[in-house]
Amino acid sequence: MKAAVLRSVGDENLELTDDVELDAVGPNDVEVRITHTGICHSDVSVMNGTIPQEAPLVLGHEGAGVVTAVGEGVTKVAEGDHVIVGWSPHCGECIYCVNHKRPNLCTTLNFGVMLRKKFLSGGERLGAMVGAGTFAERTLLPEPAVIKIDKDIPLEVASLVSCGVMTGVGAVINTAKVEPGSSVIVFGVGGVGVSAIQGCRLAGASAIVAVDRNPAKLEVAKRFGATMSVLPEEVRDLRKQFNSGEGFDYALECIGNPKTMRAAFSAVRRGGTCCIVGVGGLDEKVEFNAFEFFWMEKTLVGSFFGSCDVRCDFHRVLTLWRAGRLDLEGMIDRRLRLEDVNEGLEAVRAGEVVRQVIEL
Ligand code: PAD
Ligand code: ZN
Repeated sequence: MKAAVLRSVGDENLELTDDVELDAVGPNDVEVRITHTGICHSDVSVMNGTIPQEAPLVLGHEGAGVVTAVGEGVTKVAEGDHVIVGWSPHCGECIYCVNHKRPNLCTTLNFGVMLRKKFLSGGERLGAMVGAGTFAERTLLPEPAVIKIDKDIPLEVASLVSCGVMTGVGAVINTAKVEPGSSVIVFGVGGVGVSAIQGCRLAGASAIVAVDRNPAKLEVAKRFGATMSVLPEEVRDLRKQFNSGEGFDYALECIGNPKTMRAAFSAVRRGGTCCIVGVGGLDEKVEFNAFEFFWMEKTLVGSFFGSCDVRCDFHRVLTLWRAGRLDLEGMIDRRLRLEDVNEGLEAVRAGEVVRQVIEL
């Protein structure tokens, strides 16, 4: 089958190959024919090493498709079901799943079954990005990593929910818990940032300010509910228009850059909340002085996969989409073939797009 393979971390391009084989379906496995997969900035981040994972691997983690086979012990899905891929599956038994009710933070399957090298190409075994590997015609996932959806939902819409949409909407609703009437600043107008903007609109924010260095994105942000949009250099002055000059109630960083993480923290008022959604490198540092935490009493919170529980939150997002409260089709600005994946990755690096979906 066809797949797009990252040969080595640091490579600019993926290798397109059609000789990839997938392991046989084992106990608790679900084989999925990927029909649609979005390109997320995290794909680029695995390529350049910002998100560490050993190559060679099949890239891609934001996907949806149709179940083609299930292994022994699988009860929740069957052949023919339409599913969304969940790249951070819960084991249902660890302290995060049970004691803390935080299934998104469970790593049992991520560091276990998801990391197996399930693909084979030219006699070499290949891993899968965060265990998903959706830039392939078929992949193999543990049962908790697939969520069944209604068949009338277009699979290209469903594929976006798999990462960017759930991450952005979830960061606002589940992590930052934005309150009605509040003022929010969102850094980054990519797939995650646009989803955060839409999440703010759902949460009833009174002001939603979008920030992006690409001027073309400022108009895009308004289409999805931003009440204002500005370039990064305009943030410092704009901040003075909120809370009598004190700043925003909430900031969401959806870029993954230490400078904008710091700018997001600075943009919120005393007692406000700064939520970091973007993923930076292990060696990149964000500076805080040792006084400001006391004096400003701000909350600084990370957000992993929108603090979601895929079992209910994927459906919550799709219910909002059905009700016309979330525009998911409008986020797709390009549809590509797998053969065009390198062009798609380049457009993400250039910050040109909200989301591109590969049709397999
Ligand atoms: P994207 O590349 O589609 O969008 C990023 C946007 O930021 C683009 O519009 C850029 O123009 C803009 N931008 C880049 N640098 C700057 C800058 N210095 N100042 C202002 N604007 C800038 O990315 P995405 O939306 O796919 O992902 C955004 C981040 O979220 C990225 O770091 C990704 O890895 C992360 C992510 N986190 C999770 C999670 O669980 N926390 C999940 C998925 C993605
Ligand atoms: Zn992603």
